[in-house]
Amino acid sequence: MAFRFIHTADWQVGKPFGNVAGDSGAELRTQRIRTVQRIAELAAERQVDAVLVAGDAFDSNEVSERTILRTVEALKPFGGTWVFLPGNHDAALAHSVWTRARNMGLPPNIVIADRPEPLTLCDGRATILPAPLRRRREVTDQTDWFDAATSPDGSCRIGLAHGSVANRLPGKGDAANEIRDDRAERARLCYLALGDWHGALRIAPRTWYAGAPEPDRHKANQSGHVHVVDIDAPGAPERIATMAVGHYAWVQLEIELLGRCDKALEALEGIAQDHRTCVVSLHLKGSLSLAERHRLEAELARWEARVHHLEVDMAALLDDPTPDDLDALDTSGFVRLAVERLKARAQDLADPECESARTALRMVYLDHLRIAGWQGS
Ligand SMILES: [Mn+2]
Repeated sequence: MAFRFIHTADWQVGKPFGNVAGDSGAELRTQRIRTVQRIAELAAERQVDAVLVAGDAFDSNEVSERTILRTVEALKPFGGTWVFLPGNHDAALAHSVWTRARNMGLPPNIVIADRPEPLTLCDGRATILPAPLRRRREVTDQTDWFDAATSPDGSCRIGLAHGSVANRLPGKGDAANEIRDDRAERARLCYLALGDWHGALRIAPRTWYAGAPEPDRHKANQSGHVHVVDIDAPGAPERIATMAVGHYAWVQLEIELLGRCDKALEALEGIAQDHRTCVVSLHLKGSLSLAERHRLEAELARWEARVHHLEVDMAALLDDPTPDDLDALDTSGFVRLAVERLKARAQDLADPECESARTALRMVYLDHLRIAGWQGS
């Protein structure tokens, strides 16, 4: 008996994106619901039997009623079964986003898997074994009960869980919500659908993370997808189609500059995606002349309008004033004398005030350019 479903997780609808101000932040919030609608449309196109959401559909249990309503509306293009598992962000507490959604009245095709008991779907073709989180951090493996769970003969057993697979995830010291890495085998699962890790990843035999369908952070980890999964029969190997559904590209650039700023500008120009959908984090290090820093700042102001959002870290980018920079300072009298003294100190690495002198020179230089600009030269 075959079963086809979409595996997705970590929508985190309602995520505030507090560090992205204004329209750009609002658009990131709105897009998360649009991406849910895209998943519903894909489910209808691919004629799946069900959509399994492996936790953290909502960013928190406190999301607004409007957010809950808009999300439920976005599910409409797919009239088949949706199974929602509570994760750590939307844990099934006594009062949760799920109890609120139920009180608002949900259509019958939306199933909230907030109890650890088997769900039989499609006349027994599939049995879903859910491991809901009932608090943010569970101490024991919530999938333990899968091993002894019963299911009808010939039914595809599919596990649904949220957390970290023991010993398998890179750079994850957090042992909360740990899941055994041999669970799929022990519990005779056709597929273990996981959430919490935001990238698409096969982490153990028949054990997958689908990743977040809409990227939400600067980490190169393959988010922006859902899995369309075919199980041809119990025991048959899973067939996975990884489908891109994300809208925004979160791009991280780390550039070292040596004197000139062109490399940073070329990197921005070279981003392969539509620039309007890019959320860019630009880390700059190395050094620039004062004239080049001035040019860089003007160019970055232009880039801020071209990309969806631009965040620049220049803490590791040092000033290296050239003789030309300093000659450009059109000064006379005692100001000239002060600049000459700052120059001498800025070039003397043994001088304890060397760094302060560089900072002061840079301020003099940039103010000088701005004043020259304002005067309409
Ligand atoms: Mn999570």
